[in-house]
Amino acid sequence: MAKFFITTAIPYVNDAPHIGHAYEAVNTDAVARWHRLLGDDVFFLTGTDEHGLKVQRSAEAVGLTPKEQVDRNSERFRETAKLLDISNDDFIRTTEERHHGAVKQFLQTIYDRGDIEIQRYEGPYCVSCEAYYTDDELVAGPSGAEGQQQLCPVHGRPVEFFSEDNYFFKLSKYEKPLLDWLTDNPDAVQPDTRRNEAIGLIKQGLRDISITRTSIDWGVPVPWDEKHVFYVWYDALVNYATAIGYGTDPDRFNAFWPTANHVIGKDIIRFHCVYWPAMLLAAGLDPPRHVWVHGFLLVGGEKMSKTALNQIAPADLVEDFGVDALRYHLLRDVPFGPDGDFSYERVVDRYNSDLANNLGNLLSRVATVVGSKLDGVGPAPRADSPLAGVAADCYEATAAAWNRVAPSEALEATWRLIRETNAYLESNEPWKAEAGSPEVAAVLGDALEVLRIVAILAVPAVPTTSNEIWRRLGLPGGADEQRLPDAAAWGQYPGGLAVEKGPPLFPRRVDR
Ligand code: ME8
Repeated sequence: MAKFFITTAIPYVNDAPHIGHAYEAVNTDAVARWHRLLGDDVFFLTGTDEHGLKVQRSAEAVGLTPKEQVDRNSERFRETAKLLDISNDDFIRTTEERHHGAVKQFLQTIYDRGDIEIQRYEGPYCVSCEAYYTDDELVAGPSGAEGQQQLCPVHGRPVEFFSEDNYFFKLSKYEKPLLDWLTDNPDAVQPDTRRNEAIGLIKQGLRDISITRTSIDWGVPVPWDEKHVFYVWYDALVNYATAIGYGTDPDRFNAFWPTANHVIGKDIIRFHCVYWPAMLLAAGLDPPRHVWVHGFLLVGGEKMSKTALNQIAPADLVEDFGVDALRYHLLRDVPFGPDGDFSYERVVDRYNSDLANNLGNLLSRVATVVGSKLDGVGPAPRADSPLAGVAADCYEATAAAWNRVAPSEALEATWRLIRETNAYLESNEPWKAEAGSPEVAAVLGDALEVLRIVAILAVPAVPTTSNEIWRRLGLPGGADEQRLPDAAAWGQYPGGLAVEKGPPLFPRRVDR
């Protein structure tokens, strides 16, 4: 069985989850579910990033110890993952003992191989990014009594000046190996625009980077010099290795690591496409197989942030629309790669058009006519159905899109099959035909077969709905237990099963 290791970035726990985090988690979950359908041995990892100055200060601001703050907020991320039906196999917290052990071993290996050394570091630091900047990376802010302020290019906030003895990772050595990696593996970082960004960062020239701090103690201690702790990013990135057994279970690590796929947002390309692959090379390991980079979900054209007071909590939307409808919207309406704007109206529109009118309506009219014309017993499809070719085309397009991590296109392809089937029913009008006639059985058998295939193909987006359709069709097991591509082949709805109408899957919303 092919292994497939997939990860989300691990969010900082200085704050509660917002729909940007939900967007990343749902996209990663959908790809993981797709690979389970393909029969891969999937290991899906998510978790929380709990060290660093940002988290320490956020704890101080609310009068908690860092430990109390991270315990409380990590739990919120875990609960949100459950609420969103995220099928992660593990949830890693960087404050866990297993992670401290792996970080120490990983960085000790790089140290022993000669790529870490001590130097004095001085420079501007953005606490929100947890990153040092060079002077020429900063942007000019307003002028004040102390001259012109220099701001972080990501957050637009004033940077602080830090000076300390730090251990440095010899990143500069890795310019050529990193460019070779990206040239030899053109799909390692996708989409192409993000790959070009990563290549641009490397071609600008790489300086050695400071990886430890002495000014705080909320972090993983440096094993060879305990006055230092690792700077948060260099502990956090190692989470991907920790969870699959780095340093504790070499067989498991060696089986999963070559199949590693990271899903991240565009703001952390530098860390995942430059620093992390270089650290891996320095530790004698291969860079990740893929880094898939998504854009930002914006609210009113702006990035969500605590200061802008424009954060939307995933739990509110789940309560309002249901988890599958929210998942579907995030995957279908915000294509993976560019930024996308979140709007309540778009969720309602998509809900009504694709879920209520197309999918819900197809199931409901098929089950109704099976009830009224065929005594509730679903017939088998015809081998030569006009829908067989459409189903095969839509399957190919759906599979190709999931494989290139384009959920929006994958769902468009699956929903094309639903739309074509609704049109087929409208032109054949089985509800007008004679009860029990071969014509009714033929048309409804075809439509039931489409519903069977659609239930499987929709698993990555709407897993609960898919299993519910499967159950109402009278099929044994679950839609999510089927294996592709075999299960998508035309003609497998057996016929003779009791079809249940049930309440509407997605009652139409009247708030638009
Ligand atoms: O960067 N839309 O944590 P984080 C889409 N701890 N994605 C968004 C988003 C938005 N509005 N806002 C954030 C960190 N994200 C580090 C990661 S990994 C070893 C350490 C994405 O809480 C963001 O791009 O700031 C990132 O991929 C993830 O959420 C966590 O962001």
